[in-house]
Amino acid sequence: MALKALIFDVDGTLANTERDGHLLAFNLAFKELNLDWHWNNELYHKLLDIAGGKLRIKHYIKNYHSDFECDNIDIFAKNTHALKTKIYVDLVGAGKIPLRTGVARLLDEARAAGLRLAIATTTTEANVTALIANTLGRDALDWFEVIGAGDCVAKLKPAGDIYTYVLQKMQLNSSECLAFEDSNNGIKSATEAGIKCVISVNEYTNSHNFDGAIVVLNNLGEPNQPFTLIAGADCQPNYVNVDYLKRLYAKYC
Ligand code: XBP
Ligand code: MG
Repeated sequence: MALKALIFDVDGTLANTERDGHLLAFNLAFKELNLDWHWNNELYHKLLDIAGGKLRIKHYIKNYHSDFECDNIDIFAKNTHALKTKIYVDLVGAGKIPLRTGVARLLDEARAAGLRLAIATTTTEANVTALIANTLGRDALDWFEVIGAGDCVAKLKPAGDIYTYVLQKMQLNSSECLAFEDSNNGIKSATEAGIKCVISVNEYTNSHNFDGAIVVLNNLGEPNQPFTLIAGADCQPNYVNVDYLKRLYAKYC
């Protein structure tokens, strides 16, 4: 088998979208709906264990506002989440969320090397489109053969459904791919689908369990900004490029 495709998570991996994007959008939506709810960063750190904005809202109501009354909690969560998504897309459209270190470079290099690209994320597809279009240009959406996002599968991460969906669409074996993730939910999902992970941590996930990852890094690095190897295989160069990935793949996949 050979390395044929790179599959990227979005939130926390392609970009640090949570604090200045999703969290801000949730709170602006609550305010617009005249709800006296405010998620601070400490609470959001906990709520992020629940993948998926709609489920996160329902989890919050059940655990923090059990007295909250509405006709139908599913419809309420869906409508609130739709408003949050609109706000988030506007935030991303205003250029508020940059790509993480090394991401744009690696995507360019991977394409030049003929590696196939895809996305496997819990977030809503509109969020993915906005992020890619506003950081890499709308044409960059075509770089990804499959954008597996949000509700296109029955079970969200940590279930493996979204990665399995992407593999099926690409007609690839899990052993022909590497996944790029940032969280425990993410590595569980990729691992359930049989895909080995390259992890880049962030403020919300740096204490997560990444057992089974090939490497855990602080970010993907740049030639003049080497990554910090937190755990896993020591390999050169000390920034993630295609040669680095092919060496990791040859040794550990
Ligand atoms: C992270 C998530 C998402 C985002 C919010 O997704 O769990 O729910 O926090 O986006 P991933 P939505 O790391 O898989 O990209 O509100 O659209 O769910
Ligand atoms: Mg993520």
